[in-house]
Amino acid sequence: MSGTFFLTTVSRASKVLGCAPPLRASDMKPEIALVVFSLVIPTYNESQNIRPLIRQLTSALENVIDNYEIIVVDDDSPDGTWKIAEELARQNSHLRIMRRRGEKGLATAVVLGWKEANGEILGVMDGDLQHPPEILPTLLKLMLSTHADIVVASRNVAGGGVSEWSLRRRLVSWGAACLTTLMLPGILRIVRDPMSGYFVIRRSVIPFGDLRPVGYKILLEVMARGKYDTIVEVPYVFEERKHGASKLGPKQQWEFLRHLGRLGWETGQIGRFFRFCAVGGSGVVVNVATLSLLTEIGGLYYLYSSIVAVETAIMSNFVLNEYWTFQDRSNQRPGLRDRLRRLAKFNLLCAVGAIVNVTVLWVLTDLAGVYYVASNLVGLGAATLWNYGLNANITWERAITRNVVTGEDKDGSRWRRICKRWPK
Ligand SMILES: Nc1nc2c(ncn2[C@@H]2O[C@H](COP(=O)(O)OP(=O)(O)O)[C@@H](O)[C@H]2O)c(=O)[nH]1
Ligand SMILES: [Mg+2]
Repeated sequence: MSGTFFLTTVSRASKVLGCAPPLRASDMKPEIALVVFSLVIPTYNESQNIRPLIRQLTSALENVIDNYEIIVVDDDSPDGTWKIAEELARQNSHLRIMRRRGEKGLATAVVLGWKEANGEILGVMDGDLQHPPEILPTLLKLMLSTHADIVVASRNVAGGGVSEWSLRRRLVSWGAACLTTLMLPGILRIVRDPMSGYFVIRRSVIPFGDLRPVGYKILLEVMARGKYDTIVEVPYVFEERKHGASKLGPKQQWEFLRHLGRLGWETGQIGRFFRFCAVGGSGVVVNVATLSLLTEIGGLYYLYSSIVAVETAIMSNFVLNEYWTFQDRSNQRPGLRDRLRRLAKFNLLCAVGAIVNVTVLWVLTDLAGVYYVASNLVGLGAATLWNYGLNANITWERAITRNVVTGEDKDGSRWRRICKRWPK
């Protein structure tokens, strides 16, 4: 590394940290002295947004950091976004443009930009001004001051949100979050906004060889496959688009489902779901066997036998789930008290699951006129998803330590960050 490069990174790092006395190279930890930041902006038809975005970004970063680069990865936009960006790059030495031809896709554009980047800290944000550039310095400062691996700009922590979303859009977003937590249980415990497209990350987190994203949700890919143990979330409000149009359509939504399916499969979570279903199937056998044994041989009134049979099946399901389906999670908290607590939660959630089953059966049969056997199958499916989704996220939740900190920026605006750390 050249001497000049070293000096500029040191002075930039001292600004990032916001320390009062200037830092000398000897004061710096090597980790901080080497930091360089690369921000990737994927663009497609953002000709009206790219100029104000680069202007706002440059002014947000100029007093904070010297040694940074902004890499615009444009997929040969028909509206000439790349041409405008190239013009800007002639006057702005921080700006680099990559014009990709013959391939499209947000997440793959981001990975391409990161591969070409020089920074030890990598970032991504949208090119349409929906992500406020002014919070970028906060993301960087927090990464250094908390030693976080990932700092996410989040819509779902206190102080964050979306500006003017319709009920339909909110419902779609909520549905996507539910599906995500079914396919990747525990992810919402680690980060409240795993769909965020605005975050910074240490290069060491990303397993470049293993990243195979499809579609939009690059953070999901990084979180499912990366190596990290501390994440910080900073609230922000997702602004409305002023120019151009969203590229999120049915194709991207389908890609999201494909992406989730692939991540669920490759991280073993779909296998876990199948184990849960197999245990549920074994519970039916235990239930029927207990019912007939108690009624036929024990001579018990069949309704009393049925109550014992249901509870016996729940207990046997619990033991199998505890020692097989969720063994990795129960090993994190193996004490007797924790096991009993999980048993109580499992019992309660399964009881509500039975109510879900009966309600769906009743609604479909009585109100929609569906044949009751078919309604019952749908009810069983709904109860299985309920039981799995809630038990995987609550009963056998991932053990992490959470640290919620509330702070105040220099300008008086309040922000809240959540640091989470969990055993490696
Ligand atoms: N390079 C590249 N950028 C894309 C592509 N699709 C979307 N983008 C960019 O990704 C960012 C977010 O896309 P947008 O359509 O606004 O998504 P939304 O905010 O979820 O509606 C914007 O900067 C887009 O220009 C693509 O196929 N290739
Ligand atoms: Mg957008």
